Amino acid sequence: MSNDTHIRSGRIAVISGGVGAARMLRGLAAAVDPDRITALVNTGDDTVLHGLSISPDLDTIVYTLADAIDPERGWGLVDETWRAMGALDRYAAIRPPDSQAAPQWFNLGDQDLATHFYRTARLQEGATLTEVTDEIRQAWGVPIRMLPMSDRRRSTIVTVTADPDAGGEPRDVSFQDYFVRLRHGVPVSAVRFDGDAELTPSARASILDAETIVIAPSNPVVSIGPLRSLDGVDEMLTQRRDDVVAVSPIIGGAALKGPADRMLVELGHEASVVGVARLYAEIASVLVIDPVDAHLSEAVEATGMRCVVTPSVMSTPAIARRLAEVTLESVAGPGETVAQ
Ligand code: FO1
Repeated sequence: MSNDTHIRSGRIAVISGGVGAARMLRGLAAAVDPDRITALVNTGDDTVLHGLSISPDLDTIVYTLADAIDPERGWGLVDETWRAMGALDRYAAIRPPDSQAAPQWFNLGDQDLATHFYRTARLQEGATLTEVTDEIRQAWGVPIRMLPMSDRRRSTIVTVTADPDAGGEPRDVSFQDYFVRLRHGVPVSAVRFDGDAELTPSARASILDAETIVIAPSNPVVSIGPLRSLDGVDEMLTQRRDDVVAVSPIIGGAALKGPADRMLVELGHEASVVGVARLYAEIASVLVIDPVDAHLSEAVEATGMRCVVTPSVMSTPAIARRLAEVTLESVAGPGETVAQ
């Protein structure tokens, strides 16, 4: 790191979704002591299939920080095999028409299954998701702290205007139904969050104790939205607004991965850094955007956020690290030094 940077030395809380957050966290862990970092992770995507408790965003972050993620897909393990999924064919052939058994639309790799076996068994033994997540993190040697946003259920429910598997009728579906079964290819008219979840005490403390709070470049509606929907979170962030910096997941009007751009438009927002700024202006004081959007800096600042421009497409670890450094510098005053 160059000597003229100004990065604070305290704890960093990172409000995180899946792929974009995982890459940002890898950059942050390279830029500062990983002990300082806590990822607060979306669990609105979590699902139960084959009786297994699956937490995609938690696993994407673990596998990315363990350098075990499949780099093409951005989820699941590299060098994965799919024999168990293939073996489900036998049962799909005899499954009664009203049964949901042996679903094959959601791909669980042979090695990935071990993570879901472990999580499911530990939850059934009475462990909390917070405890199990820490165990899985340790098993993979992930050096940052990871906290699910809640130990209770808060599920993202997407209203699709037409579900081809339900006669083309509008329907409320789970997030994974929308994202994987429907390949996020159908228009969305609403998103809501279901369940009685509360922010865990440790997740709450991680926000209160953090010197800097980063909102990762994740989908503002379905990845950051679930955490913001929990009681008191927006109020806490608003109070800490000067210490909160968001990184835009929209670059040049498009999401690098996933349906964030289309979804923003379908839900009445703008698919641009300005649209992102409007969603975050109350809770964050800085928005980090890519140079491709530099011409929109003034419009971002008109929302009340400070705008910082730096390469944000994390195509290499070096770019992710630099993005992390610039993000942290953006909330540190010139008098504040001490890096790493
Ligand atoms: N995404 C897909 O597009 N297709 C899949 O079959 C799929 C399986 C899957 C299994 C485990 C896991 O942790 C993630 C998986 N994902 C899959 C990704 C997941 O749907 C998304 O990453 C998130 O939920 C969105 O952030």
